[in-house]
Amino acid sequence: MKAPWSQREWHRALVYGLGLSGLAAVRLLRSRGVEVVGVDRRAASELDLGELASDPGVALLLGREPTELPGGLDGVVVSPGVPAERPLLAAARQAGIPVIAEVELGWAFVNGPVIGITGSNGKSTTTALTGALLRASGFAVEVCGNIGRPLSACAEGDAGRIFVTELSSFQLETIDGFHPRAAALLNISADHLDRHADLRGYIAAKTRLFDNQGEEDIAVINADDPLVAEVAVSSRRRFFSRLRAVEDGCFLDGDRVVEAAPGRPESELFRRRDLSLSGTHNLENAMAAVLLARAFDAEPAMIAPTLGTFSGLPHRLELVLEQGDVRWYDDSKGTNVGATLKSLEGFADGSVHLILGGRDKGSDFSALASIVERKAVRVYLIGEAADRVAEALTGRVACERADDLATAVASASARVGAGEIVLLSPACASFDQYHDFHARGDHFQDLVRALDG
Ligand code: UMA
Ligand code: ADP
Repeated sequence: MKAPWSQREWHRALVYGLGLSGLAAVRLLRSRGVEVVGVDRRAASELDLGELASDPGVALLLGREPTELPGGLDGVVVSPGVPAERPLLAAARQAGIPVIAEVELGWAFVNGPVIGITGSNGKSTTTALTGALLRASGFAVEVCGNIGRPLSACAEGDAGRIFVTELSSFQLETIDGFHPRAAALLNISADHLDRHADLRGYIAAKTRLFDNQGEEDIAVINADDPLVAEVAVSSRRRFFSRLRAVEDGCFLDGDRVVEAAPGRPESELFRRRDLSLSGTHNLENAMAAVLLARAFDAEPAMIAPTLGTFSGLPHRLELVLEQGDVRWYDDSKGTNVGATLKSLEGFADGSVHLILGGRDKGSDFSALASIVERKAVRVYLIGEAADRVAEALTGRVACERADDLATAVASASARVGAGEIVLLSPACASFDQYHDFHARGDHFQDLVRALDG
């Protein structure tokens, strides 16, 4: 048994936040006979409590966030969306009660090796791709974490599975013993600066992923990203690069992606054209995924066919509609400036009707100004961040306040011309108007498909 269970048996725990992560944590704790106090600022009617609502081992404090700690707690499990400085969490720490992330709890119970994947962008794509590569090599795999399936929900099950886990900075902030056999840091650009004190705090949370690794583990590192390449780890560093040869890892050599390892001859892993996903960012994601899968000796022969059939995840530059030569794309998962920049890079200059805005995360939208000026015909602003985005783009491109997606889609539909595209890549979180980026993307797709009716 792994920490915290090996150190002290838990009899009573508090689970803070009862969304996907919290509910999975409560169920896991209950399955081990632990009494739970569940806390959420939302009311029971807004939560999906199921059988837990009538479980005598679960006490619920709902509709507000208490500041006083209930008695007799052995530990607190915190959901990623709950900021570390909430009074209840501060009180727990002060009382010497461990406060752990939901992924830390899940990690303590999973019965197989864990792969961890983090970065500002590309996490979900790389996580799904790593899972696909390992499955193609015959491994039993759970694809989980921030991608939408909490690690705690995968703990029960047969031994011998590999847990391919996407990790956000929110989750990594409160890990402790979490120890991935192989871990990747894909890239770092500013994100979530409403939650972390500054960029350093955000990077510090991300690099915690490597803290518990030892010499026998693998760290997959982006050699082309200066903020990532210098990260110090105790494990074996395997680099990926589009720009230069590396001694241990893989790199692009013409059209070929080549694997290099000390004392071994170089060998081809795949060709760039094997990849069904487009964009240099997806080449980087693929290189990282292949190195992670190679940490488990995934079959080189399975790599090219798997990359060729992997068609990407919903809401990541997803083509929704082609009307004549006008195309509509859903990139609702473009939730920060770095992601929107990458998405815009793939389109022709002066061709994009761009929908931007949502919940501001303390981003520097001025970093978008020059690429938006080059690529966009017009920008449609939605959500809480509209004013700040407009300020950053003033004088660079025609901007219009649409406020919501329905208005933006109607207006873009009236204005888009032959050969142009409409792109939702908001560079912001969705939580001001939607439950999450899925709901925002689904709504956009419904609105766009209705245009075709
Ligand atoms: N809550 C409180 N007090 C607070 C904050 C939240 O009571 O101060 C309650 C809310 O009322 C809600 C619950 O906590 O009932 C929500 O918890 P949560 O925000 O941690 O959300 P989960 O449903 O547990 O989903 C989380 C991730 N969400 C966030 O990190 C915000 C999901 O990632 C993830 O898929 C899921 O765990 C499973 O691991 C989403 C996300 O937006 C996709 N992630 C961010 C990103 O990718 O940029 C980090
Ligand atoms: P995440 O899970 O980190 O949010 P996703 O794989 O869901 O990443 O991709 C979200 C968006 O981020 C994509 O639509 C794309 O615009 C951008 N993106 C994906 N991979 C990368 C990358 N390696 N570098 C920069 N941007 C990327």
